[in-house]
Amino acid sequence: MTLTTKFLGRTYSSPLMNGAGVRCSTAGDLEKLRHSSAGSFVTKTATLTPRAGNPGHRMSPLPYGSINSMGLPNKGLTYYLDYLTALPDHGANNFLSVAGFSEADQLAVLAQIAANDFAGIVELNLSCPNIPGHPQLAYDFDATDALLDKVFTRFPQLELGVKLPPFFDPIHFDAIARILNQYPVKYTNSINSLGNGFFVDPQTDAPAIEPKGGFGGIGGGYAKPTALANVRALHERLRDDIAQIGTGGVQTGRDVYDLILCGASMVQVATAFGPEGVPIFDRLNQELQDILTSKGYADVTSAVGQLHVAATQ
Ligand code: RRO
Repeated sequence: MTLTTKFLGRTYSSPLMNGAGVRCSTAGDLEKLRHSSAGSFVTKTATLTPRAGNPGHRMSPLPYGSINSMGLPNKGLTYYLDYLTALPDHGANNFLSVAGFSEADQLAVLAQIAANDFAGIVELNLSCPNIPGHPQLAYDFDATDALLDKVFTRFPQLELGVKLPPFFDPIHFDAIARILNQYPVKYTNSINSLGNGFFVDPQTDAPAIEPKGGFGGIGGGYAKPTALANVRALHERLRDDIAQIGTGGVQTGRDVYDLILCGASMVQVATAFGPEGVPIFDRLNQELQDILTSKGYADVTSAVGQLHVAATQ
C-alpha cells in the first residue's frame, strides 16, 4: 500500500499537506513542513507588500474547530518567492498562495511570479473572508469570470489553481463550475473557512475574537460536511482534467479518506495542524494508510472519487 500521489504531473510521497494560513508564514515554518512527512506545502497567502493583518486577538480555538480574522498577515510576495526559488527544485513541488485587493492588484501579483523562476504551482485565493470592506471574490461570479479571463490571457504559462469559498446551493455549484470549466484552471481547492461566523466566549460574554466585531472564518470540525459537499459537487461538475484539493475539518485519517472518496487528489489540514504541528502528518499518513489497506486499495489514487453511490441515483 503506497500513499504516493500524482498531482499536476508531479509525484508526492503523500496526498497530505498544510492548509494555507496555519504555520506557513515564515521560512522557519516552511522548512519544518518541507522536512516533515507532508507530501507538499502551501505558503501563507501572499500579497504584493507585507501586511501586519488585523489588530487584536484574532484566532481562537472553539469546541469543534476554530474562528479567525487574521486579515492576511504575511511577509509579502517577494519573501515567499525568494524562499521558494532558493529551494533545489525552485519550488517545483510546492504551492504559492496569493491574493490581491483588486483586479489590477491580482494581476500585478501574478506578473511578479511570472517574471521569476518559481517552478511550482500558484494558488489564487479567491476567498479570504476577513478583510474589512473586501468581499470574498468568488461569491461575485461576474468578477471571478472577468478576472480569470485576464489571468489566463496574460499568464498562460502559469500553473494555477483557485482556492474557493464554500458554496451552499446547487445553483451556485453550477455557476462556479460553469466559469471554471471555461479556463485552463489546473485545480480547485475547496473550502476556505466558513466566512463570517460568530462565537460568544462563555467566560466573558464577549465575541471570541476582536477584529470585525467578532465575525470570522470558521474552520475545523464545523466545516467538514460543507467541505465534503463542495468537493463532491465540483467533482460532479468540473472537467476531468481539473484536479481537486480537499480542505475542511480534517482531524483523522477517516476525514482524509472521505474527502478523497468525494474527489480530492490531495488533502489539506489547517485548524488541526495548529495545535499538533508537523507530527500530525505522521499520524494522518498512518491512519489513512490503515483505512486504505482495510478497504483493499493498493494506492491512494485508486480511491479518488470512489464514493459508493446507489445505481438508481
Ligand atoms: O488571513 C486571513 O484572515 C485568512 C485568509 Br487570507 C483566508 O483565506 N482564510 C482565512 O480563514 N483567514
